[in-house]
Amino acid sequence: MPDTVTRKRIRKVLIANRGEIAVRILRACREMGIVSAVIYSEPDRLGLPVLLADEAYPIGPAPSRESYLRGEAIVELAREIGADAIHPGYGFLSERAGFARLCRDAGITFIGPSPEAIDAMGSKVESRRLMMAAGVPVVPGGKDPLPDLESAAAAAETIGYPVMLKAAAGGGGKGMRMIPNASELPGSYRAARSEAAASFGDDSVYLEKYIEQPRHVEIQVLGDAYGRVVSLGERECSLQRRHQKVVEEAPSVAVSPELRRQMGEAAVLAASAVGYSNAGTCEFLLDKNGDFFFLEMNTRLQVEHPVTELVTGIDLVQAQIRVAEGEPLGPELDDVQPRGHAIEVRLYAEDPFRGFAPSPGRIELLRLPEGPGVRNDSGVYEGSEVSIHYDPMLAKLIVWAEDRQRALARLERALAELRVEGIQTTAPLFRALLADPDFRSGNLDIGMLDRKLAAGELKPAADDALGDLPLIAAALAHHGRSHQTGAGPASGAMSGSGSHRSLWKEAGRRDSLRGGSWS
Ligand code: MV4
Repeated sequence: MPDTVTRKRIRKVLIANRGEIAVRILRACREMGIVSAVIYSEPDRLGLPVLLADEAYPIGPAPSRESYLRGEAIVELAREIGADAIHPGYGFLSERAGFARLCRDAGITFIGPSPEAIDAMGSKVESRRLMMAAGVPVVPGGKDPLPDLESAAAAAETIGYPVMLKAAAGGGGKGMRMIPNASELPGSYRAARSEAAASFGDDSVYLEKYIEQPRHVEIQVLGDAYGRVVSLGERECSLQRRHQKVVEEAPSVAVSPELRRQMGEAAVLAASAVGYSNAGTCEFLLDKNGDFFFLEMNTRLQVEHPVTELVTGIDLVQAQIRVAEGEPLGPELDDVQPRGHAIEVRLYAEDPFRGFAPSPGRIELLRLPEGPGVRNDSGVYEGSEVSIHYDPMLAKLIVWAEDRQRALARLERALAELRVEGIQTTAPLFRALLADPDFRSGNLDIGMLDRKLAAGELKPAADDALGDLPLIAAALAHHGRSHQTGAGPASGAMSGSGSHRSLWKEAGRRDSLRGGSWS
């Protein structure tokens, strides 16, 4: 063991996050015998993390800038309460090298990679250059900013149309333009530069080959403090809307064992090139020929980490804490293969059939699915207030089964059990997706969800807005009949005027209990 690495047991972790990921992290802490402390903003004072953590500390008012992003105050709090480490979760401070540096300077363990690794992967052109040098396949194209239209035109001819114009300082798709042919280059070039200047304060742009209808496949990696990096396999994340993932699964139907080995090797190469430790994810585009290209690396734990946990049996948050303590990765992680199939759907407080309009409010009724192979990573409970201040993701529903077909059946079953009332959620979208032949066959690409939504191909099921009413109706019909005749099961939801009236009475009773409307 290099003597620069010190092994230090973590006894208390300060969780610098909120919602489901704060709950996820405190669960790992509790199972490891580690004390958990959370911070919370004013609107989050009755949040699930506050109720479940060993300790909870107010950090400020609603705006993130004045609460969850107060790096110095958070490090100071960690010191005051005797926390050895800070877990940043995802979002907020998780990919800020400056925050990781603040922790290091204060002698607090940042549960994540080094500030140097975060910095190296933070810049698009910089990481692209590093990856090319390390031998990681990147999308064909230049690696230098194109200072004028002439250089851009020459580069485009070399690469071959269609090409993709990207902001050097960009990321997440901002300032990105597809250029189908030479005649569209001048206009797009000028527009992209001014857009890049406005968004990033840096107007440099560069060109890549445009990859048509690829999949978004990412590789989970884990690195220890001794330079060892392993791959834990892929996640299929093509089902996204406007760069917001909606459904993720592991493994990908498009990844053979041989391709998994190749992509895993590339991801390990990428991470090793920046001296990566802790959990991280390499994003790739996978084209129709089975060629893959490194896009970027996310230097944090990701929202969709549970699908990897379910197919590998590895608790990624516990693994993060162990490697942060200086524990080396064991030899059992050398050749991890996925077992079975896992699918995650993200439950957002949005109305998927009204343009994904935000739907804040009080969760009046919450019934989460249970039973074999079902996992809920939720940040809310019945009675929770969903505020407009933060990301609208309420919970993740993750299922596991022996194979993809069974996982789909299990997801369908779980979604049939799920009830959320008081606010709209994305659940009806998942029920609609399960009826889609392309989704069912795994025939996915990054544009699929947007295309299907635009074409109106995904529609709410006829009974989706009714919730439990058809079931209640059937039960009441049965009840009424067995009273009258003592016979037989219900034949239909609204058979007989007597049961029809009781149905409405029952619905009204539920309605008054909740003090809301069920229409
Ligand atoms: C691309 C691409 C096609 N060809 N680059 C979007 C976000 C940014 N990180 C990279 N992105 C893309 N880069 C080339 N040369 C298509 C996308 C892309 C995308 C990538 C991953 C996940 C979702 C996406 C949705 C639209 C476009």
